[in-house]
Amino acid sequence: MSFSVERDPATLRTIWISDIHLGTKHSRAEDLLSFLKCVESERLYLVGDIIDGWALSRNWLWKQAHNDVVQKLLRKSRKGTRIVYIPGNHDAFAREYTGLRFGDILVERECVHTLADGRRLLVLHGDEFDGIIRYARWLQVLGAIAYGFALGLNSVFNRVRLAMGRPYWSLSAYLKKRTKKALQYIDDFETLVAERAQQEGVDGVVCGHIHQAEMRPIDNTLYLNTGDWVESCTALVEHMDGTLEILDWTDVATRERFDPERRTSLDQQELFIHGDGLPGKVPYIATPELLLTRSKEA
Ligand SMILES: [Mn+2]
Repeated sequence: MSFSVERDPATLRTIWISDIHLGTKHSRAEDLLSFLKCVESERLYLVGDIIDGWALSRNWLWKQAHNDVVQKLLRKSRKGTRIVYIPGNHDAFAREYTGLRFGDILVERECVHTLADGRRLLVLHGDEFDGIIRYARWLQVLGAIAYGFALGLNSVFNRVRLAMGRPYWSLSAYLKKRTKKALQYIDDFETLVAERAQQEGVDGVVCGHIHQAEMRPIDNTLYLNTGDWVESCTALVEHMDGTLEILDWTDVATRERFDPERRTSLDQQELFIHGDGLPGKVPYIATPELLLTRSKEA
């Protein structure tokens, strides 16, 4: 079997994932597994909160899919993907192993990644910038669903208040104010992380922790957040040319782009075009063995 390295979107230079929280019932381990099956990369960064040690010490919930994710990662590592594991606050137990390896997986407190185009990114989990850990989830639940609902509830609520002779009090405005506070918190977190990167003299920073995928410049620093595999299913990836992209695995179009069966049919199309002798359509063909050599050299 051969496939095109340049054209195959599933062959990535780098993948960053974080906040999987294996060991909790909310972990989207099956979705992550399907993602990991569809993509290959030269490097893979696990940006913290991979295994939820806090949950495991409270109530043990370790499903087959959680095992499968760990096995899949170890397998990728054996096959040549260079994996760096940066523990977060929920898997802080692994920070004791900083500088050591689990199999071929290197554990680091933080590190610097160089993109194909030479830009340098600081990679860290991000909990050190944080005082209130539960905010992001609270924002998503309240912000996305309850605010709209609260507007409806507000009128019912105030009819009751009016019947009781109480003055008007806006539940929705109260909630909105709280949500604004949550937004402010996320904004503060992002600014702090970007400032840290600036101090290090790098071009950008990759983090996780707040379960909010993002890619935007803050001053002169590129702020990148991988998101999570609990509430959303997002990953940050680097294509072979150094282009960065946030992938949302809940998005059907994204999944289709990386689906192996669909890719096979695309490859056949390309070979057909190549056979027709059309200029500029010659795909770069590499065997899996060549790829393996490439990733070991890199
Ligand atoms: Mn965290």
